[in-house]
Amino acid sequence: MTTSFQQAPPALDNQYEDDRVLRSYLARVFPAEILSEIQPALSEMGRLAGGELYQLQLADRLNEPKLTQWDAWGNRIDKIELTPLWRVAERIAVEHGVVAKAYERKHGSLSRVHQCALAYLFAPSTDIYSCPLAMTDGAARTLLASGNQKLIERAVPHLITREPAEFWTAGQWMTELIGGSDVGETETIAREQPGNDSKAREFRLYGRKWFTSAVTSQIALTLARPEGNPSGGRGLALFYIETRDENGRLRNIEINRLKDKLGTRKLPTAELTLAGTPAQLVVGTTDGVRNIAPLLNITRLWNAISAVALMRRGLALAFDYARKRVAFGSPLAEKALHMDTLMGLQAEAEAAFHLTFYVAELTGRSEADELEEHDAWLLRLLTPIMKLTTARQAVAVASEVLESFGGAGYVEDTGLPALLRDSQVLPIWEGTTNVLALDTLRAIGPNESIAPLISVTSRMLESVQDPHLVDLARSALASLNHAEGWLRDTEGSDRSTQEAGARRFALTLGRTVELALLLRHSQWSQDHEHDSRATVSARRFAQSGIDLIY
Ligand code: MFK
Repeated sequence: MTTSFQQAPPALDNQYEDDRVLRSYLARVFPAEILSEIQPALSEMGRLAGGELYQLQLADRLNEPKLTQWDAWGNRIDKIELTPLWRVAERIAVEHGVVAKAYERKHGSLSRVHQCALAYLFAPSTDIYSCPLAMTDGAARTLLASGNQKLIERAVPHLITREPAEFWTAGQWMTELIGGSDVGETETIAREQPGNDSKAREFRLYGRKWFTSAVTSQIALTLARPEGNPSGGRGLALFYIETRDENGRLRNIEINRLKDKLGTRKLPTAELTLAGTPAQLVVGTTDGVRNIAPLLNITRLWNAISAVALMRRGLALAFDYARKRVAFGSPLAEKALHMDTLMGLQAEAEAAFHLTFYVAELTGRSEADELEEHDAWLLRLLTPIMKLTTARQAVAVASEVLESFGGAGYVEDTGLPALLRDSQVLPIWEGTTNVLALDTLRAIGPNESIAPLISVTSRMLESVQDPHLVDLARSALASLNHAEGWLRDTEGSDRSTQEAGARRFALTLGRTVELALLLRHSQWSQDHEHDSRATVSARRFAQSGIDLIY
């Protein structure tokens, strides 16, 4: 039987030119002359992401990395072959400076924002190649923060190069069988090599790493316990590893197998045995968790960038499809309920975008040494809040995006199910929602008050004058005051009462700050662009609720 009906698939145009939210935000934060300087490269990345890279991504759908452990002659080789999409993604990332932009510092603290904009455009067409880039960026930041000149000179130029042949990626090997979240339990032992002078202490690492992302990296930062050190996170040290020798052989590292994961299928995540792997101390012989924190904070920012990027991708496809798909006599784009549903998702994505890029601004100012003490506190607080809030939003949005395609969203060769599978990793790795909710309480610090957050938000909302928005601004401040009250009420109680509410508390702060940022931007967009679309999103976002403390 034949049918004359043909369904046009969803399509993408230039993903920069099409992105009202990104373009409007950049117009607010960048001086006009810098914006016109950086726009051509952003537009080129948008063109690739909506064009060649997207086509390659669809064509590459069934390819996965392959691990070959032995050669024909019985030699252990542990070779990993990446998929065509990842090989192209690496070259494009390096040539466009998707990591490097943040370090070239052409635009001061805004360089970090510029880099995040590039990463946001690049990420959704490259199947989580953002993971090795995130770890590479985090390793560069961590090495620079360590003050270890020898390692800085040795590795950082490779991590931030624009030359593909020179480029190194970095791994972040933290997770062990005993602890994904409780890193202080790490069992890997660091044995110091005898006969070293004190300047160049050399160690060998013995242990198993259970979840090592992108194991093709040239270097890795990892935690291990120098023999004789006490238990817990303080007894760990941060180590630098070069994974292969000059002949390309792994240096006493065995790749036991690649993980069979729900999503992120292009990413070779491995189980490793470190069997005497040569390693160097990065900074001191203790406090490994504290010393690796700069890496965690950068990868958590990348996590949020990936979350907003995947939401944006799903919505770009869903809105395009709504214009093409006819049901019950008219396109879905003319159905009030369908569009209301998509607008609700758009509001989530837009709110998440503004929180993420606000943290990118603070990160950039921190890297440029421009943060006052209270801003540094704000960055420390908002980083886990951003990560946990945007990751949960990404999963919810991806699920609804699939539904907006009906059955097609559930069918693999549309490429759509990967959006949900890849989003689902975002609340899990880099600290689960609950672990980060507890980190939020720790980040508040000994004063047990979010008063500085309330005053920053209050200042942020001073510009909001539109009568449609003023009430929402008041409700945002009321929500923060409510959260402050909850902190006070639970302060004296036993620890488990406060811990039990930590997730609702952190999500309330996340959603409330998202609303405040969206309101500020809505007012700006009305005043400077005569555009009320951000206002529509702000109102829609508030309808979905911000206050989760009851
Ligand atoms: C697509 C984009 C993303 C791609 C990335 C993909 C890579 C995926 C691979 C992975 O998943 S790697 C594994 C990621 N694992 C985690 O993120 C671990 C989650 N667990 C936590 O975050 C725990 O909260 C933590 C391990 C940090 C708790 O350990 P401890 O030993 O109980 O630490 P503690 O006592 O809270 O903190 C020790 C010190 O570090 C303290 O400083 P002091 O020594 O001065 O007191 C803390 O203040 C400091 N610290 C901890 N977290 C920090 C931090 N400082 C700054 N920022 C932070 N985030």
